Amino acid sequence: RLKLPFSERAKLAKNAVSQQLFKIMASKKTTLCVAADVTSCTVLLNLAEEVGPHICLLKTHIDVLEDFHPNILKPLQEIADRHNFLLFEDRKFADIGQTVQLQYSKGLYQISSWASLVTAHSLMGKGVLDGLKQSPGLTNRGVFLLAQTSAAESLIDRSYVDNTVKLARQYGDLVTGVVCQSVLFEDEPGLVQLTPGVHLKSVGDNLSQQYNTPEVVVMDRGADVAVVGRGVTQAASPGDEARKYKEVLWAAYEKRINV
Ligand code: UP6
Repeated sequence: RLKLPFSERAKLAKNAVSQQLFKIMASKKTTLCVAADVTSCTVLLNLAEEVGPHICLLKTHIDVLEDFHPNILKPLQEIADRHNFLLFEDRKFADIGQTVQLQYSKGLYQISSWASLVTAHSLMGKGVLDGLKQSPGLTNRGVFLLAQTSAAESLIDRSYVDNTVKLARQYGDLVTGVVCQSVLFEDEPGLVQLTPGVHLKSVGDNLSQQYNTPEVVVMDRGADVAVVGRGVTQAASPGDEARKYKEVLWAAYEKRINV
């Protein structure tokens, strides 16, 4: 996986969104996912517009918007289509399959109607993935399973990590990839490694977040897609900062496939 170019891996992906994502990464030359953790719809739309040319994914926590209204979804989708990136709701589903299915497709946010990608915890086992998979009317949807976290002193142990990767392999048609901090599935080029906890300058925050630099996550820790939140959103110009992250991440990816 680590040495294969994204254009090749697109052909090996079993999940439709993974194929789409690999193609976007290869054509836009970006592995950057911006975590748009902002609390106003206007700020979210402006941020999406600014960073749009430099990202492959826009990751949302849609429930932190204080003025959420379903009207935001159409312009958000329009920006995503125009700049060729995918919408990714970091919902971290973690309930029984039936409840997850309701949380995915119903309620205020109707996540399945607009998010190509979502995250899920593997804690409850296969029911979560069955619930997501059997949600009505879905085409072109994918899931990132969370195997490891960037948080210091998380309770996740080695067997949880191994069993999560096993589940991801079993559900290859639904699972786009794995959220993790180290190389866990080198022999599975169709799966995408998504790694949060990335910052050019900071080493962490005061709430247990831990950061690595773009070079370290791509070269040493195997990241395909890097998630950057505050590193971009708190910069004076998020658009310029996103371009900077895109460029260092892409240089590290090229170095990885060429050495
Ligand atoms: N995230 C992590 N670590 C994980 C999983 N997810 O930080 O293990 C998410 C957070 C946040 C983003 O929910 O949206 O990635 C990181 O933001 P930051 O770059 O501002 O720390």
